[in-house]
Amino acid sequence: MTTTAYIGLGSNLGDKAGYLNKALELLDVAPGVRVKKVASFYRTEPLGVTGQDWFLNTVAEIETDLSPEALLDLLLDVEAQLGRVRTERWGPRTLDLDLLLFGEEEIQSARLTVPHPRLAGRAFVLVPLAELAPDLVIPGHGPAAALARELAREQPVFFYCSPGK
Ligand code: A4P
Ligand code: MG
Repeated sequence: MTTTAYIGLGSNLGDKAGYLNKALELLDVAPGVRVKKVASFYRTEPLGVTGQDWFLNTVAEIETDLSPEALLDLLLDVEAQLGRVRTERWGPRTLDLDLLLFGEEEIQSARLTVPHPRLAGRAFVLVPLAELAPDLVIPGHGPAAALARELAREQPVFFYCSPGK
């Protein structure tokens, strides 16, 4: 069975756009996953962390035959391949991949909460998500486009570039 899912991507260290593009490439070549659409890359103010560089964030729409758990394993694997700077000790994470939505499913397990629990309060997720899927309704929260407009008033999110550049 094929499911449409949305993945949130974020990076705030090093070649941020490069990490996002490479992660999208790795997802697209993974067995059982096809990247269908990618939103613009946005420069976003760090939320919930201080003293950090601004993020680049985007969202990808994928089609997948994987189970949600297998998809999470793939996201963790791509993070591990790209998400750490190899210095003397493990450096800070350069890539964060979140499973935002998996079809209409609501999942509550030890490893996975879907829809992503902090999705509806974050302009850096909702603005790119609404760009890809303007009519999407987030279970329990309402239309992504209206939520994105509201949140973007308080949380700065700026167009940076198109994907793949
Ligand atoms: N997990 C449970 N549900 C999910 C899900 N839906 N998707 C579990 C992905 N993982 C999920 O994740 C820890 C564990 O969460 C996973 O192993 C999985 O079993 P993590 O990615 O290592 O944790 P984290 O990302 O360091 O922490 P957390 O609390 O998930 O952070 P967030 O919520 O991802 O936020 N500001 C801006 N502007 N842009 C950003 O991208 N990102 C964060 C991190 C904070 N502020 C930001 C941004
Ligand atoms: Mg995360």
